[in-house]
Amino acid sequence: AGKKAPAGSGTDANGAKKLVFGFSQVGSESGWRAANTKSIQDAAKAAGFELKFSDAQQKQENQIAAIRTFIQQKVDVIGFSPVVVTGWDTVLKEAKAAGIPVILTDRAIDTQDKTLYKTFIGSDFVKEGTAAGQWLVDAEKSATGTVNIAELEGTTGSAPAIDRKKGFEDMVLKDPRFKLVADQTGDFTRAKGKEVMTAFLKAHKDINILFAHNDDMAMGAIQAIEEAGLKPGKDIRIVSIDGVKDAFQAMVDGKIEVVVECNPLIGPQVMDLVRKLKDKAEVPARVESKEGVFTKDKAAAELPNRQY
Ligand code: GZL
Repeated sequence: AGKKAPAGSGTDANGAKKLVFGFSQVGSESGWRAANTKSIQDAAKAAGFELKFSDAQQKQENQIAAIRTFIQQKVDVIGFSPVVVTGWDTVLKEAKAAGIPVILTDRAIDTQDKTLYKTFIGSDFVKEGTAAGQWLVDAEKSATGTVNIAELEGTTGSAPAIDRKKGFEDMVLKDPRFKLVADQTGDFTRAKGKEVMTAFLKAHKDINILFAHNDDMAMGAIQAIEEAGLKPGKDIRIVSIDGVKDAFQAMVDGKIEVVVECNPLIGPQVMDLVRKLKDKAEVPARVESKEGVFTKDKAAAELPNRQY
């Protein structure tokens, strides 16, 4: 056998060339995203892959540029969590032409051409929205008056924002007692969530429920509610999605009623799929994350188990 290359970043301990995985991450907008990034990075290291990681700061043009760079670098597999659902066909056709398999993680895309990616791993966001809506319908089953809802939406055009909205509103708005009095994007961030909730509270004196598409916006909204002299959990009850530690603490503190879990810790499963793609082995078209719903009475017991 030829001389063994020194074990640099591109080669493993016995000189074999490492699998190179190019990954374009949405950004670093939320606690969920930070946990997802850590899971991807830790799992790539554990798998012995060379990870080329790019943070797109929630801009699609940055993700497209990163994917083009990965193509030029002739990586073995490309992965990304698409910030929005549309506008990917051109760059994915370039990856396909270069013979580089693509895996979608976390968020899905809208495309007519299903050959542009090999597999998707992530959550069913419609189910998450429906679960949030189901909690509200059950919680208000004996309510007689109108229930006014404000909705802090995720990033406009993103799969989680589109699908969580659909699941929640299909479940809730068929009941005439529920009124959606305000809905606007908070872009999944705390800062924007606080800013938009402040505006909601100025415009509406009668909000009963806040549905936040993620915990970071819910935490920002809690600050806005308290700065307006109102009590979260009493004047305005909050239903949120993700399941980060801060949201569990907020439930322990009685400020959030229920959190629908969205699992960011998919790194190990992603790397299993990446290995299979490199080896041209069969992969399922879709791998769905398993996740639960946690009401505030369960929060104290569950908090020590939370990994993100
Ligand atoms: C959901 C993920 C969303 C999270 C947000 O899988 O795409 O993006 O709910 C994150 O916290 O910003």
